[in-house]
Amino acid sequence: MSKLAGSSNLPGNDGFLDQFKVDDHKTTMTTDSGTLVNDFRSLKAGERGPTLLEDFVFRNKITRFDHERIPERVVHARGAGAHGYFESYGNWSDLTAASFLSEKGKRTPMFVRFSTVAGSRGSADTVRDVHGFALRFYTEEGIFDIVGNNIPVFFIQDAIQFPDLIHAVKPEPDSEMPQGATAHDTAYDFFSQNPSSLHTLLWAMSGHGIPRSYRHIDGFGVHTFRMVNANGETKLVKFHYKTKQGRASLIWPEAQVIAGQNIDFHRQDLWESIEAEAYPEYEFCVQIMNEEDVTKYGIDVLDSTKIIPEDKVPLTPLGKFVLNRNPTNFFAETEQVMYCVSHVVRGIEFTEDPLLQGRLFSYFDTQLNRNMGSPNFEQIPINRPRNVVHNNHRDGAMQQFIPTNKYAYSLNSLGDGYPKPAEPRANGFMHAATRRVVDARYPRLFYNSLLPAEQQMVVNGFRFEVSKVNSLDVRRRFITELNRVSNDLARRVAKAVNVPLPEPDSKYYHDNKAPDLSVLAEPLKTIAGLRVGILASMKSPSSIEQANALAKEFTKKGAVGLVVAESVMDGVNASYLASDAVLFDGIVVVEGTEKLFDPEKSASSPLFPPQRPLKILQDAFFYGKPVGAIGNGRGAFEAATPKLASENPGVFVAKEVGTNFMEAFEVGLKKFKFEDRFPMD
Ligand code: HDE
Repeated sequence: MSKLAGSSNLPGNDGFLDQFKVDDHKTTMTTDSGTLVNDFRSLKAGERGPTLLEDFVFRNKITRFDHERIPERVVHARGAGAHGYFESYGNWSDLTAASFLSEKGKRTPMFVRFSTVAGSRGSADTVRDVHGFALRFYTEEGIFDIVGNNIPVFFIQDAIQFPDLIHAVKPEPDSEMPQGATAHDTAYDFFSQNPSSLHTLLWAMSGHGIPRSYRHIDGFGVHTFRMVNANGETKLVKFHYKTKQGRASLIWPEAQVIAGQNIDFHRQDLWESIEAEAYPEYEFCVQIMNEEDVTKYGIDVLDSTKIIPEDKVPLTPLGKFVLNRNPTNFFAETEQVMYCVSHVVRGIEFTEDPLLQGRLFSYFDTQLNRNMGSPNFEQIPINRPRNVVHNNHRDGAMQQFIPTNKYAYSLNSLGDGYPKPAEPRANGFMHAATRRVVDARYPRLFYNSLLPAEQQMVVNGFRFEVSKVNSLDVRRRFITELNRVSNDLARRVAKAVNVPLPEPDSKYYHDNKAPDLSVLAEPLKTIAGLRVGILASMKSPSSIEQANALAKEFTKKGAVGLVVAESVMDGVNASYLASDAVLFDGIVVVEGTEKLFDPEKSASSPLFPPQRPLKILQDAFFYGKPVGAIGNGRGAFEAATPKLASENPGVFVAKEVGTNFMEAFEVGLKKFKFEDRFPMD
């Protein structure tokens, strides 16, 4: 359970939400109008019913129940949120007047929500998708939302296409299949006719589409925004938030298994990391450009289907944010948080990017729908700004305030002209001037910048998805589109989906690369929160003892060592029956486990499916994870197919639990995926 009592004291928590919390402990039950209720049963006419209409307690309770749901988000319905704080690295007032960036060390409360796009509220976390990464800053000058994603580009250039994109990727309208997946005809019909979608699609097919956790992704504002200082001087900026844990992804077979094993995989990881005080951190950076440089980099900076490579415009870190508090109530916080792209503060302004412009309309409108038409959704606790709201907006369903001002119009003299307008930019928001929009195309840069193993992930991703497209026309057209990015990519996919191999279409080909786009290239910065499965046997007390000694060593390093044995008992965290390689980031086999890995003996155990321990080890290897063995635990490596040897990268053996083993295994965990194990074709 959340440590509510202490959580108000966490850094960055201003305690604002505490005033809205209701504690039912040691209270007496009431109706919604406060009448004390004395019976949990409904009122009947006589001993055996029927129930009487008179029973207002019953009617109150059932009505409230019938109305519990609000519409789920039309996109990004599946998600998880957390509270945290932003801390500025300095005084950035030369760049922006935004108050949360005005001082070194200044902290601002935040609420962050992660999501997938296509799936509905109960869909699996590990579907392949773009991931939402929405930030809310409760600044002293109002709410600032960056409703961003973990992929820096988007499918379309113009917001008017958004309903088309979403209708195409969501489950098909007749069968409502498939859930949370783009592997179907309508999606590829759209992609194959809208070349602007290719770039984002390539990102989604790579590891970025199936992250290991929300802690291991970067985030992006996607559009170019403006930052404006108090003198009205503007710069163009792109927001990047970089995970301080390092980037890590699953591979597709793992993601598929996890979708069956634990659909809450990402939600649970976030929740448990925060409960374990392994608070996820991200560095908040901007790429800064001059107004006149809108087309300088060969890319229109107002086009959200392109990136500005970091070697052309490096990142400037402005601060960091830390997620350190789980929500108290999922509905009241995570479900009701209503991000709006139009929630900006002084110092942050929009550009003319037509995608951004369309979003400015859409988010506010969608929140009206989700709140049954009430424009007062910004009065809900999680949506309230920290400064007091003063304006002439009035009334509407569910008004929560009692305005005392009789002169709710501007200009007024009877109320001395209050509330008065702010000074533009000195203390108030002002819209920036408008500029022109131009066009270009650029997905090949991303493909060129991936490691070969990641290019293979893209190939495999498309092979899977396009193979599920029934229409040959759509498959063909999509291969033609891919061929504009890369002939290599198009041919590799084509041969797996029964489409003729295309000749090169070199119009857009180039060899440019950009830094920092790969998931696999860089090791993780920390192993905090990673889960290591320690395979042991309860038949041998010394096996369990060694496994626990090892688990302790992993705990010292901030990781989670979980002992797996035939049954759950003291010193054993999970049974083989309930374990799977996908639930761990690395596997170590300890001593005393010989029988478990003997194909004959293990096949006959009533406690788990035949050869489950061996399968866990082999799958972990196949998924590219580090695997290790202590002492005669090494026998398991002999039983595996193929046999595992310490010469293989990412395979670690040691006579006993000690510093050498731990250091080597830590390096293995940081490397995260040993991609030499993935077949290339
Ligand atoms: Fe969204 N998007 N979007 N989107 N979006 C929504 O708003 C929309 C786009 C993103 O955790 C909706 O509250 C249009 C880009 C996130 O609550 C809706 C267009 C990016 C979230 C909507 C886009 C995003 C949403 C649905 C094309 C990355 C979840 C529910 C112009 C920069 C926020 C809601 C959360 C949610 C519309 C494109 C990210 C319908 C019209 C580009 C992270 O308003």
